[in-house]
Amino acid sequence: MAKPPVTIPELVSQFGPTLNRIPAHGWNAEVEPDRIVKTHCCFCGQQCGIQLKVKDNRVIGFEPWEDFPFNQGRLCPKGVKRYMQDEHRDRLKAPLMRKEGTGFVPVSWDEALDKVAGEIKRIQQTHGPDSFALLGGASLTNEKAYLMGKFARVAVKTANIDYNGRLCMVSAAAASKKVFGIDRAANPWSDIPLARAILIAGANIAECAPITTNYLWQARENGAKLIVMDPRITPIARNADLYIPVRPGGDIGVFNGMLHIMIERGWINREFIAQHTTGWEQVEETVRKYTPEYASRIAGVPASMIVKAAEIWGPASTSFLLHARGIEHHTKGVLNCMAAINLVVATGRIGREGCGYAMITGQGNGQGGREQGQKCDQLPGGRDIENPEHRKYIAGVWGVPEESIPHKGLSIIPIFEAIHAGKIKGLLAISSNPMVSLPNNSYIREAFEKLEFFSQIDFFMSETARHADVVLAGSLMEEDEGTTTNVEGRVIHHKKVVDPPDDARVDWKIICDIAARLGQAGKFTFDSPKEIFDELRVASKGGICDYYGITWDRIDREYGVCWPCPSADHPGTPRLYEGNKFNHPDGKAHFQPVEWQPAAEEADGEYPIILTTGRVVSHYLSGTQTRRIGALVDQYPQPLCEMHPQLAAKLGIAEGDFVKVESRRGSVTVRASVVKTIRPDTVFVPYHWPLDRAANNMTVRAIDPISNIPEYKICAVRVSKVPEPHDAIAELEMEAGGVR
Ligand SMILES: Nc1nc2c(c(=O)[nH]1)N[C@H]1C(S)=C(S)[C@@H](COP(=O)(O)OP(=O)(O)OC[C@H]3O[C@@H](n4cnc5c(=O)[nH]c(N)nc54)[C@H](O)[C@@H]3O)O[C@H]1N2
Ligand SMILES: Nc1nc2c(c(=O)[nH]1)N[C@H]1C(S)=C(S)[C@@H](COP(=O)(O)OP(=O)(O)OC[C@H]3O[C@@H](n4cnc5c(=O)[nH]c(N)nc54)[C@H](O)[C@@H]3O)O[C@H]1N2
Ligand code: SF4
Ligand SMILES: [Mo]
Repeated sequence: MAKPPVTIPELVSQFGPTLNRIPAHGWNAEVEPDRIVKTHCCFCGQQCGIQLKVKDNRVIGFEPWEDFPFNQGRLCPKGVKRYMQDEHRDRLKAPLMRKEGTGFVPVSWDEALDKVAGEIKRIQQTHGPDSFALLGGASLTNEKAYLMGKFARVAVKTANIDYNGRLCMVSAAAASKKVFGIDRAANPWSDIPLARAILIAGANIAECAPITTNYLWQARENGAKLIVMDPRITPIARNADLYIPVRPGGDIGVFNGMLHIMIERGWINREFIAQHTTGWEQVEETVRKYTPEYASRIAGVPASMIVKAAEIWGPASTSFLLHARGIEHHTKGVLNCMAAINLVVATGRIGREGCGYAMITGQGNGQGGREQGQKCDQLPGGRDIENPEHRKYIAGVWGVPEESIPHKGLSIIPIFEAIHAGKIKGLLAISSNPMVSLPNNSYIREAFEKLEFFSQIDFFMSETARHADVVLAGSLMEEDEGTTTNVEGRVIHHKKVVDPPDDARVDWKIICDIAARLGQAGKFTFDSPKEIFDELRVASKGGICDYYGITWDRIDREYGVCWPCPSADHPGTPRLYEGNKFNHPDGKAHFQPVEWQPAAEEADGEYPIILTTGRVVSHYLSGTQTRRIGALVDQYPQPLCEMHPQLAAKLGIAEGDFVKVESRRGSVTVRASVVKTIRPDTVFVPYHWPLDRAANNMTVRAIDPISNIPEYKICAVRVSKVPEPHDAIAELEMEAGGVR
């Protein structure tokens, strides 16, 4: 089964963003829509309410949806422009198959689906059931996430399914499960304005969770003090009472140092600790050595800042702690999160109005995507695939023998390692773009070249889809119906706005059709996403993430319902842990002692600078969607390397110079952005671009041993000035309107 490898030069010549600047109705705001549909933004975990205007089965614009309580009509630039991807000329409108000599050609659905099912059978017959792997994603609706988990275990019968949320939420999830026994933001966002002290660690709120900014402004109006920990002065940090420019990987120094001082000054709630927690003694013992001076060396910030942080956080009457990937994308990501949570539990300020804790979910369904059973170790309802009771229950729902459900499989990075090792030979992926988003890109590309068969379900020819043998033209969010679960744990309803164009199909139908070809039609008889949701409700019943009492009607009436919601007459649970009841069998919160440890690859003499990676406001994830929307590209056309003027001066680099950023694994050549808003020992490159502009050329393929999240936030690089390259970059900049 040799397949012609897709080489990088070939990709470069094929790839070029063709930008949608003109909306389908040609800028004519006067066009009367046929319909206006209340739905939600397809992008981040805020899941803002939005109204889409439809004419002739095309989305022609939007209007704010002011009644939706979470965002009250507010939208960020991505939400405003999102609909402009719909009419993009790159939109896949039919299944494509790679043919000898001609490359991709459109084929019938029967031919495409027969090929996919045939290859799954062939590979599994030769190499065993687990030699075929699946990847899902957290941009999928709950219904599709559930379907992928069932499809893997019941139709493909492989243990090896994981999802791109493994790159995202899993450190926070693992930490919350250890401490609280449940994995969800503890509070509704309406608690944020009521908090008197707010600590934000590793979250670029204004660019990545833009609507949350408004909740913080309200808190500031109410007199809240704000602490921000980030190696960069992000927009929200400009408004902080205390900005802590922590060294990447140094957060445990700040958290444990703060707790040390809080113990010394009597700012912990000993009564709450005695009644509602376990494990405090070990935590107290561990933080004893984290004196301000010791903590300061780990954190890379003055000891006085850590003291000040404790002075704000410790005695506050109410408080809210928020974090995102800045502390989670580490080989110690779970430890970082647990150290943060210890600051919350030690004060007892949780489970009541204005007292809370939340990880900020990332992808549109970052929350629901991690509950419905598309993780390698999970069954629906947040159940454990190794727990005999849980297996038995789900086997009953699916109508299969318990023994037929595979056991725990490999998570996403080990899946790629198993491809390298020749153990996994085939892959079907949906809603993930590993060629841009996984660390150590060259290793990932080699894995794709080794696969005997690869198929991708997508609506654009992503960098990963280009490696496929069969590309299945799936659906955009607005072309299908379903639910997602927002950052607060609120289950909301995405309406079907338009039909998929031409011969493209809704994702769930594609998955059911493959299942049928694998001989499991009887288990995938769904006629609509609503039917999938109704099965999901039953599958989640009695699980940690219980959706049983949530119906689409209720969601529409109540502007969403927060899980757990075990019955139709249950109001849902916006705030967890009320009455100090935690989700472990003993009802207590379990403190976890945390020791700092170094990153997998620290800066050294050879590669002396720390690279950290992340996002900008106008692009989304691997950029397949936002790099096609002109207005968003204009806002940030190319990746830039942010560096401090001191570092720039040392390296002889000026604003706008081209620089080569190089790690032991690869490099990018991008322009320098010389800014005072970053630590002098650290550079930042956003990761939304592919190929020779991919931040993940440099990143390290090291993962957290508990959550298996990659260490995207630290690797060692060197940076040097290089001549302006004459290549795609300049051409792309011209296409982007000459805006740098
Ligand atoms: N515009 C936009 N918004 C998005 C997305 C997008 O792609 N674009 N993606 C969505 C998704 S999936 C996610 S996961 C979220 C991510 O949301 P965030 O986590 O807020 O975004 P990041 O840019 O990945 O990282 C946040 C910050 O972590 C800082 N940081 C780096 N290393 C460290 C460290 O060691 N400690 C601390 N304290 N901070 C550190 C970076 O400087 C950065 O400002 O955003 C969601 N929203
Ligand atoms: N260096 C570095 N790398 C990172 C990060 C970082 O901070 N730094 N962040 C990580 C994080 S937090 C995340 S979440 C990942 C994201 O990693 P990716 O998996 O790359 O996420 P997307 O860009 O959303 O890719 C999803 C693909 O699926 C398609 N798609 C989206 N929605 C749907 C759908 O509903 N149906 C179908 N059929 N297709 C769909 C899109 O067109 C796209 O091609 O990246 C990670 N990678
Ligand atoms: S904040 Fe997130 S959900 Fe809201 S409009 Fe922006 S991208 Fe969409
Ligand atoms: Mo994410």
